[in-house]
Amino acid sequence: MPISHYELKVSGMTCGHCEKAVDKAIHQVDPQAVVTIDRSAGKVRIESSQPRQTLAQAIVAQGYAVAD
Ligand SMILES: [Cu+2]
Repeated sequence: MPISHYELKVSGMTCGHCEKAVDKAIHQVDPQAVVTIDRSAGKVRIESSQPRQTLAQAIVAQGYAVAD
């Protein structure tokens, strides 16, 4: 699977716990993913073999909103 780079706009991350929850959610659908979170900017950068939609759904399932 080719690796894609994504930058998702994620709102609702208010603390380090939220960052960990998002990071964990992404790694549950792709253990190999490289995740960089900028909480103050509401940005989550992901390098992953999974489609964007799969990653976004995993984040939404944790209770955070992902912009299109
Ligand atoms: Cu939090």
